Amino acid sequence: MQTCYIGLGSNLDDPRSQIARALAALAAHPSMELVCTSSYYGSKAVGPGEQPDFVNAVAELRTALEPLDLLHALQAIEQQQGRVRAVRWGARTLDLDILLYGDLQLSSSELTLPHPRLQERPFVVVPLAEIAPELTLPDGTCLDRLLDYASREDVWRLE
Ligand code: ROI
Repeated sequence: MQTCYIGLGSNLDDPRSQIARALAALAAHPSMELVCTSSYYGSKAVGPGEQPDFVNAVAELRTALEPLDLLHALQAIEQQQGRVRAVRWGARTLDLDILLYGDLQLSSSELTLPHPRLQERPFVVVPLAEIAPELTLPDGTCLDRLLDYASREDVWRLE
């Protein structure tokens, strides 16, 4: 079993309920144990052009699935929720990213772990720090250090 952190994001078609449905799907998955979830956060879209604000959250889960099997299971949940994504880095109904898979470091055409942009994205760092404040990344970076640099204006906790 591995402890994994999953980033969830949505900025289309009722983002809060997209995230809630995705968390329910993770909790119901026979090969995953949902350990805990962060609060929901609003965030300014990172990416080109004008797009709606995002809702983001992070979930901790335990699973015996191999990394690529976990990726495919997450992609199946995205598809079930009718993922729409026309342009790279454009608006989307649901994005599920593996942020961390234990301490595994891996780089392939399909999957890079840890998530290559984890450290530079406040909408990931802030919710991750809420549920795993003591976490140290595989490269030795402490999460609370990243939090010091994360720009708080772009990420806000939702009620
Ligand atoms: N921006 C924010 N704020 N949150 C996201 O989840 C997110 N996801 C993305 C891009 C389009 C890069 N920007 C984002 O994939």
